[in-house]
Amino acid sequence: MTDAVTTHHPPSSFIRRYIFSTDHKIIGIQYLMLALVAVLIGIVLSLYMRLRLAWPTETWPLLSKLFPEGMANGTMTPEFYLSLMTMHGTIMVFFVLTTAPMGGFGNYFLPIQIGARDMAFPVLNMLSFWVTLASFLVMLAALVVEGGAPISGWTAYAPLSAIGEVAGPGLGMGQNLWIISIALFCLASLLSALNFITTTINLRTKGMSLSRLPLTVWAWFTTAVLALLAFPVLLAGGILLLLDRIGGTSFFVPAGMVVSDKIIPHKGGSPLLWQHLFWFFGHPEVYIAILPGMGLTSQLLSTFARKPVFGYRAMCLAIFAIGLLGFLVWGHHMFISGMSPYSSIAFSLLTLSIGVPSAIKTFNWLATLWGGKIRFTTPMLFAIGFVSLFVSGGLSGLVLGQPALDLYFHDTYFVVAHFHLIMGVAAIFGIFAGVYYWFPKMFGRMMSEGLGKIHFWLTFIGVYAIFVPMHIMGIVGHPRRYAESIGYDFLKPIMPIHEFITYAAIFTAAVQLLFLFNIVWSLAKGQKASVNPWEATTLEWTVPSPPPHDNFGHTDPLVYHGPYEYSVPGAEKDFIMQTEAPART
Ligand code: HEM
Ligand SMILES: [Cu+2]
Repeated sequence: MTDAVTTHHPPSSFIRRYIFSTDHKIIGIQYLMLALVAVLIGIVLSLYMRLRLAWPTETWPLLSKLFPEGMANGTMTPEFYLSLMTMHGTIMVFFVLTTAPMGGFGNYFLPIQIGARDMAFPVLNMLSFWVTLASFLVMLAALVVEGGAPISGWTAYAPLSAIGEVAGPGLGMGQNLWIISIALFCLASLLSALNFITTTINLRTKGMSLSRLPLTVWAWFTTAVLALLAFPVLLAGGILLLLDRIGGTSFFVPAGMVVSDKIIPHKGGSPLLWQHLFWFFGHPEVYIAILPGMGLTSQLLSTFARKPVFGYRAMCLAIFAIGLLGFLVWGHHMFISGMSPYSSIAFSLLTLSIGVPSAIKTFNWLATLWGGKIRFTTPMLFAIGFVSLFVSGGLSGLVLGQPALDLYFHDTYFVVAHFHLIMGVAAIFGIFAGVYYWFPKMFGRMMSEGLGKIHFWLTFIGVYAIFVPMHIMGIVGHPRRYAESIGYDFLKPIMPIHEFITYAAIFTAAVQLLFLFNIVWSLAKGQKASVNPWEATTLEWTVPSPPPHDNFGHTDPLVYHGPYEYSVPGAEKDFIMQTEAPART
C-alpha cells in the first residue's frame, strides 16, 4: 500500500531540511517547539493572574514592567486580568493542548507506527505548520496592539465580542486579531486533519491491518475526524463574528442594545447562536485535546505492565463512542442560557452517557495493570497520573452534567476545577508521558530517569494542590472570571484558599524548570539510546534512534503481529515486535 510514495532523499540545504521541511519528523518537532514556547507564555500569564487573585491590593513594580499599560501603578486592572485570562485560555487550549499531542507527536509517530515513509501530503503538512505558526504570532500580537488583548474569554461570547471597542478594553483591534488567529488555526487544523485521515487509511504497510493498528493511531485518527468536523464550524462562526464587527451584519447582536450609554445599531441577531456554534466546536475540542493522551496511555500501560491491552476492541469502540457522543452534548455548556428544559434533559442524558465509554476505558486500563510485571519508568508514572487525573476530573463532570446542579455550579470555580483537571492537566500529563517515552527515539539519547521521577511526583502533588481546593471554592459559590473577591463578604473566609493555590501554582511552575533542565541536559549528555530501549513492540522501535529521513530505508516493513503482544506464553522474550516473522515449523 505504500507503492504510491517514492523514496525521497533528504534535501541538502539547511533551510529545506530543518526550516521549510516536508519531513513529518521535523514538522512534528516544529509543532512541539511551538507548543513549548506557548506553554511557557501560558504559565507566565497564569502566575500573573494568581498573584492578583491571592493578594489583590499588593503592588508589583518589577512585574509590571512587562505590562506597563495593564499594570500602570504596579497593580493589575480588573480588565487587564480578563485580557490575561483570555490569552491564557486560548493559548493553552489551541496552541498547547491541540498542537503538541496531535501536530507534534501525531506527525512524528503516526507515519512510522503504520510503516509509512511520510504523511500522505507532505507539502500540505508543512503548510499546516506554517499557518499554525502565523496564527500563533497573530494571537500574540493581540497582547501588544492598542487596547490590548480581548477580555471576552477563550469562548468569545457575543454580544461582548461582537460589538467592538465600545464594549470594553481589548475588544477593538485585540478581538479582531483573536478572531483572525483562530480562523487561521482552524484552517491549519483542517488541512492537517485531512492529512492524518488519508495517511492512516492509505499508507499502511503490508500486514498493518486495522486490527493491528496501535491504539495511539486509532486515537490520532479519531481525533482527526473530530477536528475535520468541528473546526469548520468554528471557522464559519468566526467569519460571521468578524462580519458583525466590521461588516455591519447582526448575526449575534440583538436589536436595541445600549452599551456604555451608546445605542448599538444592530438588529435582530442572536447571542445564543454564537454559543451554539462555539460549543458545537468546543465540546469536541476537549476530546481533540485528550484522545491522543488516551491512546498513548493505553500504549504505555501495556508496554510497562508487560501485558496486552485489556480489551483492544472495546478500547477502539470506546474511543469512537466518545468521539461520536462528543458531538451530541454541547448543550451542557448552556443549561442556564434559558434553553428549554426539555433540551436540557436530552443534553444531560447524552452527557452522562459519555460516562459509559469513559468508564470502559478506565476499567480496561486498570485491568491492563492488573497482575502485570509493572516497570515504573517515568513515562509509565505519567500515564498512571493521566488515569488518575482523568477519573478525578471526570467525576465532577458527572455532577455538572445534571442541569439542577449545574444551575448552581455554572460559572463557579467548580467548573474551573473540572476542566483544568480533565482537559488541562490530564492532557498535559499525556504530553509529558509522550516526551519521556519518545525522546530517546526522536533525539537518540535517554532522558534522566531520576530527574524525571522527581519531576513527576512534585508535579502530581502540585496540580492536585492547585485544583482540588477550587472545588471547595466553587461549592462556596465563588464565581469564575472575577479578578478579585474582596468585595464580597461571603468570599472573605476563603481568601486563604486563594493564597494556598497561588503558592501551589508557583511551586508547580518552578518544578517545570526540572523538566526543561532534563531536556537540555539529556540532549547534550544523556545516555545514548538503543533502537528499542523500552522493549516495546510497535514499528517506531524497529528503526534507528533518531530515524533516517525516509524512516525505513529501501524496504517497507512487513507486519505479522498485533501491537501489544507482551508476555505471550511460550515466546522466548516477553515481547514480540509487530515485524517479527513467525518461526517456520
Ligand atoms: C464524563 C465526562 C464529562 C462530563 C460529564 C462533563 C461535563 C461538563 C459540563 C456539564 C460542563 C459545563 C459546566 C458549566 O459551564 O457550568 C463542562 C465544562 C467543561 N468541560 Fe467537561 N465533562 C466531561 C469530560 C470532559 C473532558 C474529557 C474534558 C477535556 C478533555 C472536558 C473539558 C471541559 C471544559 C474545558 C469545560 C469548560 C468550558 C468553559 O466553560 O470554559 N470535560 N463539562
Ligand atoms: Cu462540554
